[in-house]
Amino acid sequence: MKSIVILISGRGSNMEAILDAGLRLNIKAVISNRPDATGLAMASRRGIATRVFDHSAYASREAFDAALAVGIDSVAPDYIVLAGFMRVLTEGFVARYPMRILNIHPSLLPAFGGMHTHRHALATGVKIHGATVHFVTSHLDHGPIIIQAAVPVLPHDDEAALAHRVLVVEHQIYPQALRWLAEGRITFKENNVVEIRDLNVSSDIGDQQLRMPME
Ligand code: NHR
Ligand code: GAR
Repeated sequence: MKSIVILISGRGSNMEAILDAGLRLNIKAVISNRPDATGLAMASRRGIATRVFDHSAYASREAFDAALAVGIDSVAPDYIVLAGFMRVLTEGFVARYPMRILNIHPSLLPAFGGMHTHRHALATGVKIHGATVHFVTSHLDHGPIIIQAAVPVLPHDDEAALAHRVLVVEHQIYPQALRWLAEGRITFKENNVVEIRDLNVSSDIGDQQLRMPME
């Protein structure tokens, strides 16, 4: 069975969706860069080992990433799963784990990388928004895309309403991406374009990718 560590910074609702999905994955640890992340207690309650590397205690990004890498390597996971993890990782860190770090980003990449994606989507006036699970490369929010899901932007949306609608599909697509990972079905074509082996459109992505949840 493949193993993962999950990196969080806060609430951990994506982490919880992953834990609830009953995936055939050994979850070796949950690591937070914030001591007050509420997701840590939830992981502990489920008997998962937790660790904190407080980024504010390190003099540089390199020093933080080096400590984080030692913590991760002590449990030797196959993959690193960023679930609401809010620190940009250095090139050196990413190079240590090529195509072994996954992230969920709350927009339809390549639109709206970076922070405050819902604010930017509303300000731009897009009518479709969503979420993306992708591999992490040193080019922020530009790594190979594994799965995306779309939601409508509705006339009276504010950031909170839109964020909530997107979060619902995040909780569907991250477990799905990790199910494919657990099954060893993620392959790469030219230019690292991801292809899912033996994809069954209705059972693998019908619910997640093609439905537009309306509350
Ligand atoms: N690291 C690399 N190298 N590549 C990616 O694609 C990454 C990454 C680290 C995190 C998640 C990401 C997102 O989905 C992610 C993708 C935080 C920031 C950010 O600017 C940007 C992107 C993402 C996460 N963080 C601030 C920083 O100075 C801190 C903000 C805070 O602490 O609240 O690191 O969007
Ligand atoms: C999620 O919406 C996730 O996509 C987003 O933060 C939220 C974390 O929620 N991630 C980013 O914005 C990364 N920059 P969670 O802690 O409840 O999973």
